[in-house]
Amino acid sequence: MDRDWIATARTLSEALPYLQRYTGAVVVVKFGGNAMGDDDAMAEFARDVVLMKQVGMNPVVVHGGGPMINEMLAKLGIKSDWVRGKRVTDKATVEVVEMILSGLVNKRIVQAINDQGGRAVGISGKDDDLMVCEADDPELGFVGRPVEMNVQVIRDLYSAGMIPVIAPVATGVNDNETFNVNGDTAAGAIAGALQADRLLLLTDVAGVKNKDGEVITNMTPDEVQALIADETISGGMIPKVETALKAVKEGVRAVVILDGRVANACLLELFTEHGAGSMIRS
Ligand code: X2W
Repeated sequence: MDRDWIATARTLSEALPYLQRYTGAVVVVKFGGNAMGDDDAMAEFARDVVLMKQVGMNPVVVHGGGPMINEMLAKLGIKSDWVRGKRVTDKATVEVVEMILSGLVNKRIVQAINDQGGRAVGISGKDDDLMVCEADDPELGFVGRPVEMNVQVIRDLYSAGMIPVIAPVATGVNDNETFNVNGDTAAGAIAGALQADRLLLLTDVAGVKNKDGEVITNMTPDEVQALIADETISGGMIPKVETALKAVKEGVRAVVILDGRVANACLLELFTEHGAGSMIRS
């Protein structure tokens, strides 16, 4: 069947109010390891980010890469334990984390964005002391909790037309320390420090679900607290909604948890009335 070009034109026309609303908006996109697919899916994500930049938004990508770290640790015969959703990180592990996140994963995303005509620059939380951490919990080893954010480097990059791509690896308050930071935590801290208009948490589930398994499209922080209390929100979704609550409290206008594997997930959320996933805002 012929493609419906009239519908394509209409779609563009209907996007106008959204394009106008988001001019100059700072949108932090957390791209989790589970949301990253094959090269085609990566190219599609990159295309969405380049489109956001092209229409005048300031996208900032913060990525994860948990599954890729697991793969390399397994190859090296290093065992990994998890405590409350975070990887117990000893010295050998933190070296692998930095290699995989700052190296392999970061540069794969940078390359994909540049292949779509964007100007991506990959950095980690170490660059220009963007994210300075303390140990989160003695039980976790070199897992960092951000205590100082210096986001000027991000503003400098996006003001100069570039798309910052940030690996969640950080420097410590003491010299020579390297910390592994949970990707959601890093994205929340960066979005908070930037006073971002949107934080999009791309993951591999459709959003926050109610007891009947339906995605809840809009929630206030109080409603989220109630859903945690009655255990409607559980497991791996808890750290995500906690990141969202903290980010909203720090001044992010809205946080959306959405399925990054859905085609054009970011565009669906930002440029259509339909939206995607679960939005949390006051
Ligand atoms: C994560 C960092 C990567 C990450 C880890 O070691 O796996 C901690 O758990 P995803 O793909 O977003 O899960 N760090 C402390 O968060 O990746």
